[in-house]
Amino acid sequence: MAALMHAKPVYVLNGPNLNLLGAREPHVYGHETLADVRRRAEAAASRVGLTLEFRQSNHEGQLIDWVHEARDKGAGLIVNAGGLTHTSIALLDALQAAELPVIEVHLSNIFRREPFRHHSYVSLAAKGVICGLGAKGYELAVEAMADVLAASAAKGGSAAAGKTTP
Ligand code: CA2
Repeated sequence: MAALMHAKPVYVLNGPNLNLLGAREPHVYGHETLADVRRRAEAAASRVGLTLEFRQSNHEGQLIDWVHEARDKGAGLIVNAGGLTHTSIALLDALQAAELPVIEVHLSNIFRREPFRHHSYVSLAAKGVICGLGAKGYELAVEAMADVLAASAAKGGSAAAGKTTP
C-alpha cells in the first residue's frame, strides 16, 4: 500500500525486562538490544511513512498511562507487553478503551514455550499478533500498521480496532 505520511505517531510500547535484551538469554531473545530493535522499527516506519513513539517500561501503570496518552495522541499501538502479556487485565482494559488498532508482537514464539505463555490478554484487544520472528517482527508490525491505517483512511473512518475489517 502507498506510503502516506500519518499525522499522529504509532506508539510502540515495550514491557518489563525488555530493556535487558541483548544482555541475557540470547538463545531465547537473540543478540540484538532494544536500541537495535528500535532502529529497525524506525527504519521500517520511515519506509512506510509513519513516525513512532518507541518506549519501554518495567511498570504496569506507566504502560497503561502511555496507552491512555496514545488514545489522544496516537494513530495506533504496537505492543510487546513482556510478561504482562500473560497477566494484565488492567493493560487489556486500557488497550480496549484506547479504540485504536493494536498489533501485538513477541520476539519469541510464545507457543513453543511454557504453557503459561500460551495465553495472552493483549491478544483480546489486538487486530493481529506476530511472534517468534525476533526483531523482524517489529518491522513487520510497523508495515502491517501502515496498511491498517491506510485502509482505514481510504474508508474515511477511524482506525479503531473494533471498526476495521480484516
Ligand atoms: O517473546 C517476547 O517478546 C516476550 O514478550 C518476552 C517476555 C516474556 O515474558 C513473554 O512471554 C514473551 C520477557 C521479556 C524479557 O526479556 C528479557 C530479555 C533478556 C533477558 C531476560 C529477559
